[in-house]
Amino acid sequence: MRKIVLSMVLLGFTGWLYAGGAAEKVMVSDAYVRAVPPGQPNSASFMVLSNHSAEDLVLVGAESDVAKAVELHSHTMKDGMMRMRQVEKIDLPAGETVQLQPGGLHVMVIGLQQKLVPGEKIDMALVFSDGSKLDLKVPVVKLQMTMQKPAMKHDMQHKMH
Ligand SMILES: [Cu+2]
Repeated sequence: MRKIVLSMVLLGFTGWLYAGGAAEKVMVSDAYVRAVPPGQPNSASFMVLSNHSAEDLVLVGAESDVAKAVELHSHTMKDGMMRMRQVEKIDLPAGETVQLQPGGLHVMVIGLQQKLVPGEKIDMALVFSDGSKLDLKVPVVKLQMTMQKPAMKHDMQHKMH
């Protein structure tokens, strides 16, 4: 019990310590995570990241309890094929907006531990290079038919990892 209280105090302190960190300077909008058919182990999350500060910031990772692993990914065209790969970071230059979108940068959710139910929200945290974290409630969205094609291709590629 004492241990739990202690870690809560430490967490609180950490939050205070990072109050001026990158997490406070980045605005996230239009975040969503894609609902996937049963048996599909992976999904992806997309969002718009705006850095309104005068400082270059760097996203270095993301965390969520819904999956075994959460990675930052990009899509690149190679030999006429869309391939995705893990990236170590996503740069957020001062004053700029970076889009995480299907076919481009995304947060890959690998090894789902729970069903992603459309309309519900999952907890996700973005991790920045200064160690600060931004907690998000990301809605689960079932993409429309017209948008599903590239998303499915994305999944097929991922199974090859
Ligand atoms: Cu991916």
